[in-house]
Amino acid sequence: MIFDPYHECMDVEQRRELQIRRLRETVARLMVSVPFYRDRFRSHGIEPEALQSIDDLKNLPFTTKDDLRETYPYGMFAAPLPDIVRLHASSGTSGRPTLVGYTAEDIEIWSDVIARSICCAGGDSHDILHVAYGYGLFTGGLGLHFGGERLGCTVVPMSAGNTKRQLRMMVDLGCTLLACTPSYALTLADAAQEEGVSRDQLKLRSGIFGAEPWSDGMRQQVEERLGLSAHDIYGLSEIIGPGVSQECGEKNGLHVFDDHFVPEIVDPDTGESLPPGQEGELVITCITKRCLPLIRYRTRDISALYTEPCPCSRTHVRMARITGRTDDMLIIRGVNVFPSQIEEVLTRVEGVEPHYQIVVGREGHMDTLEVQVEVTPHIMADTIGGMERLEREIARELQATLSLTAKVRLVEPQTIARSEGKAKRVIDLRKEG
Ligand code: DLL
Repeated sequence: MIFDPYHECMDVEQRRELQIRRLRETVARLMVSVPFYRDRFRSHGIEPEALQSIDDLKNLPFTTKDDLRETYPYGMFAAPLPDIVRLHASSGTSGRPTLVGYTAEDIEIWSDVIARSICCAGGDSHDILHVAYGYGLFTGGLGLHFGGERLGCTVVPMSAGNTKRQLRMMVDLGCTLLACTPSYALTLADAAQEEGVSRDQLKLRSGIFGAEPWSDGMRQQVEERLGLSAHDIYGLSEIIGPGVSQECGEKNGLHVFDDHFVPEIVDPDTGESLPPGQEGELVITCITKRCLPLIRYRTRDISALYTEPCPCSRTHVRMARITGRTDDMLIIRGVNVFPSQIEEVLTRVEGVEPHYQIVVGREGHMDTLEVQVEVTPHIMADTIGGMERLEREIARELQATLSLTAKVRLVEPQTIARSEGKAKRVIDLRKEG
């Protein structure tokens, strides 16, 4: 089923017309309502009327996460606060979260694109949708929730955690769709095995998995072990949350809902636009949002675009699954983590040196985070109890800052390798395994 055949299967030329019209309106509105954009556009000599075709997008300046940080919290909002009905946030690079807002109209758009996504994954109003993305400031839970309801699914708002209970509910309620991170899907598969729950007891048909990178190998495992068809969903808080793009049954790239979000690929170093098929940084422009319509937002995600028609009959441009990032952001158990955030915590704690290493691994299917940090010679002479207290203090601080449990290991002074250039702060064992 296609949720919105008019927009999803639109003639490509007709969609380009729609895009430029919407872009012009958005740029004009931003010039009036967001001083940041007014100044940017003026200094680049941008006039909305001069935008003739959607290809002119490449003449507009980029927006970055730093811009959001500098205008935190509300500086980039294009709608007045009384019109904002929801806020979400994701972790930022140095303590400040990236705050995003939605008007009632934005929530409608979001619900629509998620409803499209669920349909793309083969779902419809007869399905029972088990949402195991976290509910809260993270966009995964509530995003899938509202989209599921929009489509008419029966939504089970499980949120994250308590895996055995999740499994029991899935069996008891006969859930047919599962939405969670791909690594959590594997954790659920493990739990099913441990509890002796067979594939037949689970009624799952399809999965909507995203928020972190995954591979075809992982897809195969999830599909075999849970007895479902696994589909990739992509998105980021700054643009709307999940529902920017979604894989259909062809599993050959993700359809970008480009009547709302116009994608481009640029060279991450020069910012030059790259043609379809070429890999580079994904840049997205919002052309319908009211509160936070970002222009040419640098996602830092690496992908490529494909314009060939898809047998599913949707005419949206497709993007390749994300293959990496242009910055050092890590995704650990679905949480975005910048090494600089960890460093910032360590520098606040007395008794440790700014020499540290972050080791990310995997136990079963869950990511693990270990922070190794050198102590001062003074602390080294302390009792074991004192060292343990310090480890607990750092772990508590990390938990408060990252919302993640980390194992902290204090090491002797001068034991972490000193760099002769760029420090290698992160060892990601998941990539090697
Ligand atoms: O992760 C939104 C989301 C929720 C997407 C649920 C899909 C499902 P943020 O927390 O802002 O938003 O993190 C966005 O996560 O820039 C990517 O680096 C990464 N990411 C999201 N989806 C995928 C995916 C949500 N399917 C950042 N594959 C993005 C690889 C993904 N990476």
